[in-house]
Amino acid sequence: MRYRSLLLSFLFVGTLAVSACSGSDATPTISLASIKLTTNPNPPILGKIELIITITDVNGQPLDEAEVFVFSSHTEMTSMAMNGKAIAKGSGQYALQTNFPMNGRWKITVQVKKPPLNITESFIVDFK
Ligand SMILES: [Cu+2]
Repeated sequence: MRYRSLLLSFLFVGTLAVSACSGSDATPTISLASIKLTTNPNPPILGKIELIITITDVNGQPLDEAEVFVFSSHTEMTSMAMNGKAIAKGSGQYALQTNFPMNGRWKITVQVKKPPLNITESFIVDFK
């Protein structure tokens, strides 16, 4: 009797797991676009540098006509920051000429706005 109820509950859990799996397949993905960040030169150096942001939409197509903002902070120091707006280069690419004054780890947050799209993504970049 006890064995039978154990077996029944096991089967029930198994059924639940299967339905949860097929349910998650139908859920729409949360990420609306992908943001990639590279630097020129790469790997990044101190001084004059270009941040290159490549944005693609859900279908993998270049996302143009977006507003792209960059917020950077030196992770070891609270007061040091570098912010700017990237300029569209076409083909989903946006670039920001900037200058990082100190080496170490910088947290670079990229905000992409193209209503109703408004997403941010953060990157940790290590300046040698
Ligand atoms: Cu600093």
